[in-house]
Parts: sequence; C-alpha cells; structure tokens
Amino acid sequence: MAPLGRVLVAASGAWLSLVGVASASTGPPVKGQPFPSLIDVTIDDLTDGLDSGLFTSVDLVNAYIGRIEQVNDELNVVTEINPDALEIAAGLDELRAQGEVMGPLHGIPILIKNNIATDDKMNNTAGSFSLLGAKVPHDSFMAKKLREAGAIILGKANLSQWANYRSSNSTSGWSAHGGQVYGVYYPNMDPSGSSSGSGVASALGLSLGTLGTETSGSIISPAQRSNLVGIKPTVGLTSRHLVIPISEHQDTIGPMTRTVKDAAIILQSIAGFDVNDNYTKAIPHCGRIPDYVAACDAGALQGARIGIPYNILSTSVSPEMTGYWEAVELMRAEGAEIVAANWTVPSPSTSSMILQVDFLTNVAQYFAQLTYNPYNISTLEELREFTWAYPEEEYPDRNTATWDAALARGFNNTDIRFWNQLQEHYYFGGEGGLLGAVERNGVDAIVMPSSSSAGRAAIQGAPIITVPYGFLPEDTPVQANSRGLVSRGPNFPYGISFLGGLFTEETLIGLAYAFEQKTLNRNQVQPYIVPDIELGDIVGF
Ligand SMILES: *[C@@H]1O[C@H](CO)[C@@H](O)[C@H](O)[C@H]1NC(C)=O
Ligand SMILES: *[C@@H]1O[C@H](CO)[C@@H](O)[C@H](O)[C@H]1NC(C)=O
Ligand SMILES: *[C@@H]1O[C@H](CO)[C@@H](O)[C@H](O)[C@H]1NC(C)=O
Ligand SMILES: *[C@@H]1O[C@H](CO)[C@@H](O)[C@H](O)[C@H]1NC(C)=O
Ligand SMILES: *[C@@H]1O[C@H](CO)[C@@H](O)[C@H](O)[C@H]1NC(C)=O
Ligand SMILES: *[C@@H]1O[C@H](CO)[C@@H](O)[C@H](O)[C@H]1NC(C)=O
Ligand SMILES: CC(=O)N[C@H]1CO[C@H](CO)[C@@H](O)[C@@H]1O
Repeated sequence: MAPLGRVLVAASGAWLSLVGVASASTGPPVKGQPFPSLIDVTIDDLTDGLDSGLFTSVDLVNAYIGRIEQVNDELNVVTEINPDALEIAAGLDELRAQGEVMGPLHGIPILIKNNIATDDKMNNTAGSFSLLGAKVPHDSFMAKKLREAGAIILGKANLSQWANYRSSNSTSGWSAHGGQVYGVYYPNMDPSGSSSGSGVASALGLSLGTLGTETSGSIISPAQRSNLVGIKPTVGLTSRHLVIPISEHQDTIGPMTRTVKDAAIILQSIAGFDVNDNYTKAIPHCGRIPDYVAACDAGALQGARIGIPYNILSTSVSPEMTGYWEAVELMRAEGAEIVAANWTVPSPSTSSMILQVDFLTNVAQYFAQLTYNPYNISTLEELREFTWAYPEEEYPDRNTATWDAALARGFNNTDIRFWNQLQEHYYFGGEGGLLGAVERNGVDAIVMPSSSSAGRAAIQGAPIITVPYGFLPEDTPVQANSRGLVSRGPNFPYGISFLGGLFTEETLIGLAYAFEQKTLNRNQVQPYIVPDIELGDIVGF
C-alpha cells in the first residue's frame, strides 16, 4: 500500500489526515452526499457543481492532487503535476464568477499523456531522460485546444516509453523517467499501453478524463484494460503538432474517459484544422467539426446497419468472444440490422517498415523543433547513443531493438520503397480490409472485440471507439509476463469496439453511446485500489 499519512492541500493551506486507501468493496458514497463521487463523476456533474457554487475548480484541483498522491507511489500513474494548476484554477473560478465560461471544459482538470507538449513548467519526455528539461516553442495544438475550451491541464500521465517504440523486451507502462505503471483491476496488473497512465488515471478518477495517443492500439488497448471508453480518432482529426511522434501516417490523439459523452465533449474540444499539421486538411466539410455531443443518442442503434467481419474473428472459445457475441445480440435487440461484412484479405502480410521509417524521419523533426534541447540530439542514431550510455534508461536489460531495425533500413519516408509499402498498407486497411468491408456492405460501423480491433484501422488511419462491456471470470488463471506483470487474470475488463470509415466519429459516437446506455456495465467490478479523497474532504477546509 502507498505510504499515506498527511497530504498538503496547497490552496487552503490545510493538512488533512488521511486514513487510507478505500477498499473497493465499500464502493464510492454517492447517494445522499452533496458532492459527486470523483471515481465516476461526469463533466456534466462537475459543471453543475461549479455553476451552482457547490465547489470550485481550486477544490477540484486539490481533490485530484490528493487522490494522485494517495496512489502514485504504488502505481506510478502521473509523472508530474502542473505547478501552475491551482493558479489556473483560481483564474477560471474568477471568470466563472463573472459569468464568463470559456468552453465546455471550463475549470475541468484533465491529465495528458507525457508525449503531448505544453509550453509551461512541465516536461514532455515520452518517458526518456533525453528530453528531460527540453523546451518547446509553444503549446502543442492539443494543449492549446484544451486551454481554449477552459480545461486545466493538471499534469502528465506516464506511458510506455516512446509510446512503446524502442524496445522488444520492455513492458507496457514502463518508462525510464516515470517507472512502471500498474493496472488497477488486479494487483501487479499489466496496464497495457502505451497510454497506460492515461488509462489508470481515468479509471481511478485522478482527473475527470485524459488524453492518450495511438499509433496502433495505444488508446484502445489500455482503455479496455482500465475499463474505459477510448476514442481513437481518424488520423488528421486531432493535430499531432508538438506531440512526440512515432508515425505521421498513423499517430492520432484522443480522449480516455469513463463515459461516451465525456469522450465526445473532449473530442469536440480538441478536433480541428491546424496549420502545423497538414493531415488536418483532410477533415471534411471544410474543416467543420460535427456536434459529437448531440450525436450521443440513446436510440442510435435502432435501424443502424452493423457489420460483422466473420472471416477475421477468432473462432476460439473465450469469455471475450462469448461476451462479444452477446453484445452483438444486444445490438440486434436494440433494432440494429446485423450483416456480414467480411474482409477480402483476411490475413495480410503487413510490414513494420512504415513505422520504422516514419519514426526515423518524424522523431528527428520533433527534436528540430525544440527551443532547448538538453543533449543536442537531432537524429535517431544520436538518441540511441544517448540511451545506450544513460544508466537509468536500463539498456541493455531493456533493449533498443525497434530503433536498431529502423536504423538498419537506411532510408527515410520520402523513399520509393516506403511509398510502395504504404500503398500496400492502404490496400490491406482499405479496400482489402476495414474500409472495403464498410463500403461494400453499406454499414454504419463494424463491431469487433476490442483486443483485435486496432491493427487494420491503424494502417488506414481509421477511427475506433471502445466501450466497456465485460470482465474475465473470477476463476481466470493468472498469467504473468517475463517481468512479472500479470497479463491476464480475474476481473480483467474487456471492451467492444465500433470501427468505421474515415471521419465517421459522429456516427460511431452515436452507436457507442446507445450501446453504453443499454449496458452500463462498467461499475459491475471496481478497481482493487481506490483513492478515497473526495470533494467533501476539501470543500470548506
Ligand atoms: C521538469 O524537469 C526538470 C529537470 O529534471 C525539473 O527540474 C522540473 O521540476 C520538472 N518539472 C516538473 C513540473 O516536474
Ligand atoms: C504542408 O504541405 C505543404 C505542401 O507539401 C508544404 O509546403 C508545407 O510545408 C506543409 N506544412 C507543414 C506545416 O508541414
Ligand atoms: C463470411 O465469412 C464467414 C466465415 O469465413 C463465412 O462463413 C460466410 O459465408 C461469409 N459471408 C459472406 C457474406 O461472405
Ligand atoms: C549543446 O550545444 C550547445 C550549443 O552548441 C552547447 O553550448 C552545449 O554544451 C551542448 N550540450 C551538450 C550536452 O552537448
Ligand atoms: C533484452 O534484450 C537484450 C538484447 O537485445 C538482452 O541483452 C537483455 O538481457 C534482454 N533483457 C531481458 C530482461 O531479457
Ligand atoms: C530523406 O532522404 C533524402 C535522401 O537521402 C534526403 O535528401 C532528404 O532530405 C531526407 N528527408 C527527410 C525529411 O529526412
Ligand atoms: C514511485 C515512482 O517511481 N514515481 C516516479 C514517477 O515519476 C516521477 C517523475 O519521473 C518520479 O520522480 C517518481 O519517482
């Protein structure tokens, strides 16, 4: 257990004595309590409480910092807290008191993955010491959009180092600078990755919600393992400017929250054209962003056409597959038409070349944008040299095999060999895979188990939303990986994914919301560790 005791609550100056981390079985006290419980509060709840003066954003920041401090020694979820968070909160409280609301996230604390840069006192490192102390010329577009919507960027969430793009024998959720993130549905749980801290933070209510990033599975997979909604937007809907990259062709930034509506509100706030990311030019309707919040329609499954890619689904009998088929029947009962949407290329031979060569090109571009570059690193080769030589990077115990392979390619992403491979990927993900199946069958979405949904959408840059659905049975045998993290065990959450054509988030959000409202399964199992500081411990002290 985390060493507890006394936690400083900075704004009020009060010291609170904390009794301990609540055992999950007692559950969060909600009914009959004036304050919403932070483990399952929504943006609407927080906005109501802020509007009515029940609590302030300063209270919220204090409560969330208290919660982070209760669990962080044990779980390594948050790498740093924004030293300006209380001051920002106080400013937003003042604006609200004057009747001025900046946007839908006014005064709401959000944690962001530690590869999304902010031009403030916080570091942006992707978990590497090579970037500790580095400075960027201005906020990333994601940070700028969050601030414009009124959000308080509360801190940075730990991640798999370099978004899981360095080593072939590291672990999900480990970074040299942040340590190992642990999942919270079983002791010593593999949190999945690479947005591991973003997942655990939302699951435990260490902020209202979080941003993660995905290249292939890095939002969907940890969202599933932390029992969350995760939206992996179409590549180009959310700008990657000053986000530490893997691949310009696959990287995207999206929300990880406890509800579909909260994810929709956050996506609404961060989506849009950015002159510094050309891929955002592809946003249809001249860049107009649909009303994702209005898309949250509990009746959206009625009359929807849902495609099932029978020929690529696992035929093994497992709790996840049983749950999946149950979920499909539930959608049918809600009025969806269930049709086959087979993929014409069931198992393509994809190559790792795109990510390798993009990383080589794109990481150099990131270093080139820094206004302070502590080790003067400008290329992947120099980054590898640094990593080999810096003991805390734990080389060679955690190797650099991914970079070694990228460097061995010997060309960048303007090469004809790269272009040919990219066209092949677009065929496997497009006509031969997801997009072809959507078009030929005229479906609104394809539904898949979340554990197998990421790959083909990744190579095509297509969107996915995962919604919590089930939990592995209590008698599931415990499996651990070579570094002792539990990779499968009792009560592990799993989700159902909705996939669609490029820029179809509005439709997918509607379907995901209707499915969520019909099921509301996520509270069937609580995390084994829950911080117990609530607004009631803060307000008025
Ligand atoms: C960022 O890193 C520097 C260098 O290690 C450190 O001094 C500073 O406190 C860090 N910032 C925050 C907000 O933790
Ligand atoms: C966007 O693309 C155009 C044309 O290729 C190029 O000139 C421009 O520099 C690009 N802008 C950015 C920000 O990458
Ligand atoms: C889809 O694939 C499944 C499994 O391979 C097969 O049984 C079914 O006939 C196919 N359906 C269509 C419409 O092609
Ligand atoms: C980086 O380059 C600057 C300017 O050339 C130099 O002053 C500094 O010592 C270099 N830092 C390192 C760690 O090599
Ligand atoms: C990781 O791989 C490297 C070689 O690439 C090896 O030296 C190291 O022992 C491996 N670590 C573990 C824990 O197996
Ligand atoms: C890619 O490689 C070519 C050939 O070596 C070089 O001319 C070009 O500047 C490189 N472009 C980037 C973006 O690294
Ligand atoms: C417990 C632990 O290792 N926490 C670490 C989380 O990350 C911060 C920033 O790297 C470290 O200072 C903490 O020690």
